[in-house]
Amino acid sequence: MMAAAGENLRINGARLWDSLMEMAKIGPGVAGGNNRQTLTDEDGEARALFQRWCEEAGCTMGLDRMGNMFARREGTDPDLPPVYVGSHLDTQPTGGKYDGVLGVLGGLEILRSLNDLGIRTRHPIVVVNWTNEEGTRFAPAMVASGVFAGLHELDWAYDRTDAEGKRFGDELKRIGWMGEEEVGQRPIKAFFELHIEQGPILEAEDVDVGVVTHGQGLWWLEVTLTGKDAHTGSTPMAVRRNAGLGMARVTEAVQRIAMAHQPDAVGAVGQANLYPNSRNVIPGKAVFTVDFRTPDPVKLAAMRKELEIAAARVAEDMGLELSIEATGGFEPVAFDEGCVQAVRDAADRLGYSHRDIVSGAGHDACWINRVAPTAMVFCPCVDGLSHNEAEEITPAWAEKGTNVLFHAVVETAGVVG
Ligand code: HGY
Ligand code: MN
Ligand code: MN
Repeated sequence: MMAAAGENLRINGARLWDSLMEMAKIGPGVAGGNNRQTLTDEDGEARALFQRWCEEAGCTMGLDRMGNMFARREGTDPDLPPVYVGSHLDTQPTGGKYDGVLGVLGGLEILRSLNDLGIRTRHPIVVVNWTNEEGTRFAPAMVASGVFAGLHELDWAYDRTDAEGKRFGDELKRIGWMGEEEVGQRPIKAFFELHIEQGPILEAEDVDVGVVTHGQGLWWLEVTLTGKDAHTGSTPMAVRRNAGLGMARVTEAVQRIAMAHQPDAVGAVGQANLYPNSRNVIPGKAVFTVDFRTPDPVKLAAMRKELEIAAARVAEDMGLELSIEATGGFEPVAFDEGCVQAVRDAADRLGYSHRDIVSGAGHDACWINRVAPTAMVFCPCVDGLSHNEAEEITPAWAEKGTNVLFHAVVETAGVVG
């Protein structure tokens, strides 16, 4: 591929950082991070700020029925399929300021820089904010990019409910961000997503950029164990049907299964509820979610099977009823080699150190990769910490990652002077 004209293309790192800090003021957490969960009023506020910034940069904004936002910068040939770049603005309840947000505002910074430099591209460029990437308030994760890529039906997504029983569709309408555009009808030349690594490798190796070649596969298995509520004081130990104890034993099995499949396999229980959750009642019900991940599809299937067997044994030993429902899942992802090479070439051209890396976390790019050539760019994060309000990156890491994104996107879109 021809190198982009003006190989010294650089973004304005200070402006990017200011925008990240401005966005971080919306939906603040309690410890310096963010709690801007999907389809909350804070999510609506963030969307409005993003829209205002995009319109100030001369973009037109598209909005589809899942609330996905598409800020379009015209190309010299408007009929060509655009190059898409973006990520998500929603956060975990105790999230950081950069997970997802860097990818959306990094995309916006590319448009701002193209405007500053007076550069036109052949293909249009579209910056995307995908709705509900996190999947924490409404499972599953990446649900809106999943509908876009044809993995989920729109009505099924609208019927997802949060812990208070509120429907996804109702909440999207309530915050005023349900568009009319059918989901997934957009031709895409390529999609690039910049994201923090959310792991320790790049920082530990002092590498500027992660060239993401694959994404881990994932299972979210919701386990329900049902025993019997009873008095914690007067019920003899021998006759108890303690669902909370069952959950503890299955949690131990999750750890054992993940360790048995090392290297490159992880497992944890992240969400758990005991019922009736009273300090002097033996819990008669436990509902908890197992999160298994590995880049190896054979291991992924084996871990799920072994969990099902282990949980059935715990339930039988303890006289508990068991049900397991898969509330999320996807196979390991191999990103498009052409797009991955565009990221590698960009890092080389910019003189940045880089290494190939597998994504531990799931991303919208994992679904979009099914409908368009896709690749990701990682920047390091401090101590590899994420999904924690103390998540931190440096302005230099943000700037280098966004410069690589800039070159990869412009290379793919084609420069027209
Ligand atoms: O769960 C994930 O991997 C993503 O952060 N939603
Ligand atoms: Mn993310
Ligand atoms: Mn996340």
